[in-house]
Amino acid sequence: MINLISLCENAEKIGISGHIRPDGDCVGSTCGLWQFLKKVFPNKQIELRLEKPADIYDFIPGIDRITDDKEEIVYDVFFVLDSVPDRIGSAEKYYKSAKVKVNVDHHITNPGCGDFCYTDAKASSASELVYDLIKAADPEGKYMDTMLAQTIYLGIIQDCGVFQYSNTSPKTLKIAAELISYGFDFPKLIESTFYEKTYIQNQVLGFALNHSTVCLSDRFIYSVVTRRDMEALGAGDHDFEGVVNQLRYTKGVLAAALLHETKEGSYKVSLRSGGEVDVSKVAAAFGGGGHIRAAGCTLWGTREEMASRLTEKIAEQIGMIPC
Ligand SMILES: [Mn+2]
Repeated sequence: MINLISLCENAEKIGISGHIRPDGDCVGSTCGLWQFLKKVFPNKQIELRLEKPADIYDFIPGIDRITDDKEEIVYDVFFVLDSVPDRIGSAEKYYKSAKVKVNVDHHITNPGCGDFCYTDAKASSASELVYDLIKAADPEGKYMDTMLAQTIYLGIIQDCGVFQYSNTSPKTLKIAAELISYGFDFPKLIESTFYEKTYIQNQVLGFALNHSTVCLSDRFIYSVVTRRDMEALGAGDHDFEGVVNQLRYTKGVLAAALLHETKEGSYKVSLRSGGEVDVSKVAAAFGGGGHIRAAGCTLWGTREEMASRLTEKIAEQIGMIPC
């Protein structure tokens, strides 16, 4: 186990990064680690180097310190959380030049990188792993406080669907139990970061459901949202959270895909399954990655081309002939 305190003790400059298009777990793990290190080492230069997450996370301490600017700096210790180093966008140069590289992740496709790594594909989230590291470095909880507890809890609930997904373990729940003992308003946190949607997000959800296609005898469902659709809906790249899950909740469906056009002709593909199909293998076939039940990749081409490539990979796994 990495000891955060001895690892950072002699470092002057510490950087923390997470994957591009940061999600709640990325926010929870990076900002949680940032808060902890800032409390232990108030005088050190500790920086968050990642893309700006969605506005719903703006209340988390550390968010206002996030930067992805191009400044030249060599970190003594650089952490990559919830990601492999080549998925952190423009922050990758800091990882490459860092004197000590640390990787903490729970993605099954990440073998663990850097000088020190802590990976566990069974963990609910990177935030759960950051909790382990904090607990190991500070067993008495000297530096744990309500905000830090809330930040880690946020990351955990985002990746385990508020303890609904199969990545929720007894350990996850024990950690959550300890975290809520710090007394933050968790019902409000869950509602405002997990369930609440803007009017536009609900419109996007409705659009994606309405325009979905089922194939492989209704076992695979997908929906494609183009830039033009997004313009008509007034939607941005942050407005797709939860949509692919709702597609997957269709009775009889084993796998679901949501494709949304992030830039002209290039589609972000989000894949979900109930476990019968390993969508991380589907994503890996197209250069992506993730978990058995949740994965992602990027595809290019027409709606038909992309659909048939995905359908073929899913058909292979369930022993069907593609439609
Ligand atoms: Mn994660």
